[in-house]
Amino acid sequence: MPETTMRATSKFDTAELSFDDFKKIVIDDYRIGYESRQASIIGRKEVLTGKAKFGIFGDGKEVAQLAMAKAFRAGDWRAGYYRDQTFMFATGMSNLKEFFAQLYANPDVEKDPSSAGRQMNCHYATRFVNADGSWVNQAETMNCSSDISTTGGHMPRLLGLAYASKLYRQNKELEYLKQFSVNGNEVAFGSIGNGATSEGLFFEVFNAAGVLQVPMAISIWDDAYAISVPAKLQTTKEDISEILKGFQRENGSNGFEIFKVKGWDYIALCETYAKAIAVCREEHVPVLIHVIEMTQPQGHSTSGSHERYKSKDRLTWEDEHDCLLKMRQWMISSAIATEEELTELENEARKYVRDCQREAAAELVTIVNAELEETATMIEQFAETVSVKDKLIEIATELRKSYDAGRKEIVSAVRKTLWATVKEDSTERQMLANLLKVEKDKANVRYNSKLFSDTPQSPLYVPVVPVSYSDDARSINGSEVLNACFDANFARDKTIVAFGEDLGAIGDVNQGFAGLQAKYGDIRITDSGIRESAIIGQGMGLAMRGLRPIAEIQYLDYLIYAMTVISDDIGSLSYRTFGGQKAPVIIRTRGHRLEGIWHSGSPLGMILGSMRGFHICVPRNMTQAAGLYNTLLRGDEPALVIESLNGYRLKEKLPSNVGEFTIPLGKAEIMTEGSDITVVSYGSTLRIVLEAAEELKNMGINVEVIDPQTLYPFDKEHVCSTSLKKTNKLLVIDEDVPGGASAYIIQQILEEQKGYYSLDAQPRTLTAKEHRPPYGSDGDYFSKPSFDDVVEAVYAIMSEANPAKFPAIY
Ligand SMILES: Cc1ncc(C[n+]2csc(CCOP(=O)(O)OP(=O)(O)O)c2C)c(N)n1
Ligand SMILES: [Mg+2]
Repeated sequence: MPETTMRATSKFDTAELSFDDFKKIVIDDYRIGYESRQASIIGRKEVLTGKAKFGIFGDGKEVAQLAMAKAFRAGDWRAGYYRDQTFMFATGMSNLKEFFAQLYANPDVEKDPSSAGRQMNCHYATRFVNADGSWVNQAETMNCSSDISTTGGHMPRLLGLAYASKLYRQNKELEYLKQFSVNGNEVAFGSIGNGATSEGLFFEVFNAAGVLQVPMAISIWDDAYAISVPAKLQTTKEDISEILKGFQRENGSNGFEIFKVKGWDYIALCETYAKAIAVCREEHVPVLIHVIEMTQPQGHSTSGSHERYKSKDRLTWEDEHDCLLKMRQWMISSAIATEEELTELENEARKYVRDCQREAAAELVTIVNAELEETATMIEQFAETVSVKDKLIEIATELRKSYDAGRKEIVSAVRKTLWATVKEDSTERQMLANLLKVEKDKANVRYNSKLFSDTPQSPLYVPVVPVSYSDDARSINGSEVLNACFDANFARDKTIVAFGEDLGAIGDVNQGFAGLQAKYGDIRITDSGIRESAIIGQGMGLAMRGLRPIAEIQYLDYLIYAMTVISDDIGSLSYRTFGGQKAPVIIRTRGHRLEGIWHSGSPLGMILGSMRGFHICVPRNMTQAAGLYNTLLRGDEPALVIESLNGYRLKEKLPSNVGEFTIPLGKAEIMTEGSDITVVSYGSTLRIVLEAAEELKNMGINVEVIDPQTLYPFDKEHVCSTSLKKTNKLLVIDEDVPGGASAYIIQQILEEQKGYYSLDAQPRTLTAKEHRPPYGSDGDYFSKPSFDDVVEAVYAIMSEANPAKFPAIY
C-alpha cells in the first residue's frame, strides 16, 4: 500500500545550506514534479479508457509550481485554476490519492476533501469550516479557496483574499482575530492561464489591486495557447507582462512589481518567487510573475489532441522545453544527481503513483460493487416470487454485467424492478422499496446537499427579536432608519466592513451610510472604483477570511456586472465544497421603479435563477430592510438585500431597537386581511398594491395582501396557501418581466405549498412588460404595474368568478 503522507517541498531558507542539503531539496522537488507528471499521464489514460469522465492536468507547469510552493506559508491563500496540482502536492494541501479520488468522482468527503466528488479533477479546496459552522485556525493552515472552472472567474475572489490581509494589518481593532491573520502577513497567491488574461475580470482586478496595494501574487502560466487559440489571437503583442508594464510601480507610485521568468528554469524560478513574495508580503505590494515558455505535453485536456492545431515545430519545441526534462538535464550537468539515480527515482515514482491510483480506484469500486451485489441478489430473490420472473432476472443480469457500474445503475435497476412489479405486494418488494428510499436519501446527501452551509450559525436560526418603538418614536426618512441600523451594527461588531461606489465619503447615493465613515474610519467604510465584479470578489474574499462585508452595488441594474462572481463563485461555494468553505457576504443594492432603463430594473427572475445559494431579501421599506440586515449580520450565509429605490425619503418610525430587532428569513407577512382574493407582492410594488386594496374595498372587494419579504427562502410557514384556503383566488404582482419571478412565486404557492387545491379561479400574474422600463412617468405608467392596473386586475378576477356582482368594467 502506498503511503500518501505529505511530500511537501522544503525551503532553501536554512541559514547554512550545505551542497548535500541543497541536492536533497532539489531531488525531492524533482520527485514531486515527476510524480505529478505521472498523475497527469495516468489520469489521462483513465479517462481515455472510460474509467473517469474528464481530465484536465497540470503537466508542463510542474517546475514553476515547485518554486511557488517554496514561497507559500501557513496563513497564505491560493485562488487558482485547474493546472495547479503540483503546487497542491508540493505544499501538502493535497496528495495523489485525493487527486485520483476526485478524478473518479468519489463522493466521500474523506477521500476527496476538495469537493466530495462534485467537481472535475484538479479543482482544489482546503476545508476551513467545521461541522458546527466554526472556523479552523486559518493562520496556522495553508489555505486554498475553492477552484471554479470558468477562466478568470476566480480573480475577484483573489482580490478579496488579499484585501483581507490589508484590513487585518491596518485595522488594529482586529488584532484579537488571531485565527485569521497575523498582522496581515499573509499573501494571496493566484494563478491564471495566459489565455484567461483576456477576460475582463482579469483586467478589472489587476487595476483594483494596483490601487488598493494588497499582498496579491498573480502567476500567469503562459503556454502560448488557450486550447487551440494561439497568443497572437489572444494578447496584444503576444505578451501579457509587456502590455501590463504601465502598472509597474515607480518613484514611490502605487502599482505592481512585475517579473518575467522561464517556466523550465528551476533556479531562476526559485529566486524569482523568493524575491517577489518577499516584497509582496512585507510591503503589501501586488506582484505579477509572468512564467513563460511553458508547455502542455498532453495537450489541453482529455477532450481533444493538440496535434490538431499546433505545428510540428511547436510540438518539437515543446518536447525540448519540457520543464521536467530541462530540470533533469540541469541536475545532471550540475552534479546534483546522476542519470542512474534519476532513472531509479523515476521508476519508484511511477510505481508509487500507480499504487495510489489503484488504491483510490479500489476504494470506490469495492464499495459500489458490494452494493451492486447486494442489490442484484435482492432482485433475484424477489424474482422467484413473482410472475414476471424473467423480466427481473434480466434486470439483475444486466446490472451484474454493467461495466464500471455506479450507483446510478444500481438505483435504476431497483426502480425498474418496482415498475415491473407494480401490482405485487410482498415483503421482498417492500424491502426493495425501502432500499430505494435509503439510497435516494444517501444520494440526496451526496449530490443535492449543502447549497447553504446550513450550520447552527445559519441566519435561519438567528433568534427572533421583535421590533419595538418608544411612545415618542420619531418619524424620519427611511434612509435615516437604515443609517441608524448600520451605525448600531458597526458599533457592535468590529468585523463588519462596507464598501462600494460612493459609499464612503458621501455615505452612499441615498445616504444610508451618511456620516459613518467619519465615525468608523475609511478602512471600515470605503469608497470603491466602478468595478462591480471586483467589489463582490472583495466581499467574497473578506467573508472567507472571517470578516463581515457589506458589498454594495449602486443600483440593482448593475448587479449583472458582477453576476459571474455572484453566481459561479459565491453561490456555488458551499455546494461545491460540500460545506467545507463559506463566504457570508451581504450584497446591498437598491432597485425597482425609479427612472430610466438602467435605474428601474427589477430582474428578480434572473436573480432567482442564478443566485441559488443566496438568501434573496426584498424588503418593502427601510425598517424591514434593517430587520433583515440585523438577521443576516448575525448569521453566516450569503445574501442579497434589495432596498426600494423610491423609499428612502418616505417617513418611517425609528425603532428603539433598530440594530437589534431581527426579521426571520422566509417569514411572509399579511399586510391587510381580506376574504375575497389573495394578492402576493413585494418591494416597491407592494405600496401600490396596498393603496389599490383600499380602493377595492370601496368596490366591495376585500383583498388579502401578503408580503413574502424574502423570495429565497419563500414563505416557509405557507401563509400564502393558507390564505388561499379562505379566498380561493390568487394574483401575484411584481415588476419583473412576465414569467419572471412571478412564475417562481406561483410555483411555490401552487406546487410547493399545494395551493392549487384551493383555487376556484385561474391564478393570475400582473407584471411589468417584457422590455426595460422607459424613462419618465408616462413610461413608468405604461410599462410597470400601476395603481390602476392593480385595481383592474383584481376586479377582473372577481368579475370572472361572479359577473353578476362584478360586471366587466370594459
Ligand atoms: C468563462 C469561460 N470561458 C471559456 C471556457 C472554456 N475554456 C476552458 S479552458 C480554456 C482555455 C484557457 O486557456 P489558458 O487560460 O491559456 O489556460 P491553459 O488551459 O492554457 O493553461 C477555455 C477557453 C471556460 N472554462 N470559462
Ligand atoms: Mg494557456
